Amino acid sequence: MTAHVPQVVFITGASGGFGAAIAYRFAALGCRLVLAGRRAERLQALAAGLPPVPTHAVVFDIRDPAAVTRAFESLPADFAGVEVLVNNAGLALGNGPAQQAALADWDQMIDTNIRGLVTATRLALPAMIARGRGHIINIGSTAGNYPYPGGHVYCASKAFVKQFSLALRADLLGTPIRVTNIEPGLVGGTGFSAVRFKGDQDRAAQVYAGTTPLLPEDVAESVVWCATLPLRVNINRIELMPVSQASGPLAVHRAVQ
Ligand code: NDP
Ligand code: 8X3
Repeated sequence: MTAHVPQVVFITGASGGFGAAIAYRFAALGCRLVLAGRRAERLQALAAGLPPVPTHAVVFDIRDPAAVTRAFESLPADFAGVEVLVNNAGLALGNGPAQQAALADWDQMIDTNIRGLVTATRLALPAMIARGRGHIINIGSTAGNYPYPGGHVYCASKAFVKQFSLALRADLLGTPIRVTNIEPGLVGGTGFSAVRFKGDQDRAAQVYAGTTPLLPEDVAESVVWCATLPLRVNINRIELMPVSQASGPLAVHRAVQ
């Protein structure tokens, strides 16, 4: 069902796996797109390969609130009426035990997955409310629902995203603004694991070995479905996993008898 087609969609992390797939789906609907990321050349290549819709690239590091503010405040008139903000930019770094983790990695995850996401959201909301139309779609993770060894700050950052999404709905009650948290599990075909393992492609490939993971287009499908439902419908959360994945039992440590 495509009951509603948004006019302008702003996608953070459009230079990567999910972001690019989400851009394709919205472009196919004819939406105008704001494509954000640090890698300008990736944004240009993406825009060139999309179904022909107007696009505007904004290059910023989402950890820098001043840069994000400039990007929002300098949107050309055709793109200024952001109707859907897809807060997709994010990353995990490392998966060793917390007590051995690099504090710089923790800072980068917090600054990207939390600070960047709340900054973009805060910048987008007032104009959405003034126009009486808007949808914040956050890319959370099953990591925000099920902790796992080595997940520490990444899991916590995605738990923040879930709770922030639900709390936003509470504040926005009485407005027509929608908020959705998309919570994917194992998804292949993106840069996520290579980034997590800092370029170690073999280690990244092991994450998906012997599985049939979700694909970025599966995540894009859920995002576009939420955004195109009738305006009376708010999907609060979607958790999706590949059939190859399930949540496990709680761990129990037993001392050697
Ligand atoms: P990718 O690494 O392919 O994409 C990540 C995107 O985030 C890139 O476009 C990157 O752009 C952007 N990004 C990262 N850091 C910054 C920054 N400091 N400033 C601006 N943009 C930034 O990974 P995915 O597509 O897999 O991940 C997208 C989202 O989905 C993330 O939030 C991730 O946590 C989440 N997720 C991923 C899952 C998976 O299994 N793959 C499962 C569940 C959730 P650039 O480098 O150009 O700045
Ligand atoms: C990515 C999914 O399980 O690697 O958010 O944390 S997982």
